[in-house]
Amino acid sequence: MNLTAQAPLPFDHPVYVTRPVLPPLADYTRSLEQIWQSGFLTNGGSQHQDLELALRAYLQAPYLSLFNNGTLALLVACQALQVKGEVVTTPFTFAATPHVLAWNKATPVFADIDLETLCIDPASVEQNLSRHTSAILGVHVYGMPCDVNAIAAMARQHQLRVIYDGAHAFGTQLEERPIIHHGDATMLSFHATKLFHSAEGGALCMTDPDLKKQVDLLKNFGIKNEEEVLLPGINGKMNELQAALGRLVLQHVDAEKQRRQVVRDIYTERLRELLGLRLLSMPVNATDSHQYLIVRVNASQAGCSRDELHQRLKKFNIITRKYFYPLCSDYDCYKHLPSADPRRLPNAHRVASEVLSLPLHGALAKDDVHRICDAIAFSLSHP
Ligand code: T4K
Repeated sequence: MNLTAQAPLPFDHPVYVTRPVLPPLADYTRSLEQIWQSGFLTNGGSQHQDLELALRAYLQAPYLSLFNNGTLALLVACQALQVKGEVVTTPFTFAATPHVLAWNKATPVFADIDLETLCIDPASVEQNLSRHTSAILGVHVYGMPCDVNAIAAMARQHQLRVIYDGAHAFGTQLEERPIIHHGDATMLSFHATKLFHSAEGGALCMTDPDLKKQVDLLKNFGIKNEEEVLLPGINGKMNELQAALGRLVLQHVDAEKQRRQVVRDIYTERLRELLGLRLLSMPVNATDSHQYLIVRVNASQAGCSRDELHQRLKKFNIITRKYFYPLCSDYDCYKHLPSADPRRLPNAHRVASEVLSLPLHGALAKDDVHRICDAIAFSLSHP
């Protein structure tokens, strides 16, 4: 039983799970002046080129293509790698992951997740393979690395493509190697809610130069030159205003990570006192992407369910999120699939009922974090 007598004061403004890093406005104005002078607003101008080079260096990406959002990047990865038939993926993710498969006329086949990493469980992937499977689409959920070695071995054995949705895995390293080096392609999201962002945006990271060429064609309508269109491509291009913002935000990412680490340390210290709450932490061989701060609520020990805690914290103006509930396998558009049967996804169902995303961003003062922890402690025992 968790007992805390004093109710903290509610915040006088909503406290969100995240706030975007915003560089000084004067710096962005200067970038805009350069864009105005150039007269180039999109189609691979100098801001785009600068950001692509800077990100390749920062992320140690052999090849990288920028996109106007992460979803289109994933959609194009599936096209470029000719994903078809069935694709084994996780139900514990954001809607975009299975949707890109459906848009590519492939059927998502949901495999269960591992109870510790919360990523797709290779044993369940294996059970869900069929002669129609063309690829595995793993998600490094919250920046936790998938079991990339087991997935690679399975892909080699069955001649499957491997695509990673790394929307949360900006800068994640596994055994001192960038996570983006694994799989045929990894998508990164640069949405405003991400540690590194360009308001909207994304990238595909690859190790194969031919795939990079194909991806760049596909994201620009399949246009090779003025007279040749080679493929039915799409418009996935990042524009100059996005790229300029990204270029500036990148300069602030390391400092933001340090501020987020301070916030995380306070949560770790304070929440360990509370029965039934468990903070999700990275495996020792991986680095934290500082993207989400996830607590798992064990209702029988905590004395309050995840949903109750989520609701009660609103009274303190603390707006937590239930990422990722409901499971994608429970969406109206997928629940008819045989693989969406809840009996086949026990771990995913359990985890989706336990997880709560807490506020994590660099603008939170230490006192704010303590106040959030006080509110959590109080809420566990006070309806
Ligand atoms: N795969 C995965 C695994 C993903 O998580 C995502 C996106 C994708 C693929 C697709 O990537 P993109 O195509 O988006 O690049 C958000 C984001 O819109 C979405 O990008 C993200 N995942 C998903 C997990 O979260 P919402 O509906 O929760 O966003 P929203 O608007 O409620 O924002 C959350 C909080 O952030 C707000 O309460 C306040 C704060 N916020 C938000 C925005 C947009 C700000 O302070 N400023 C802002 O500009 O989906």
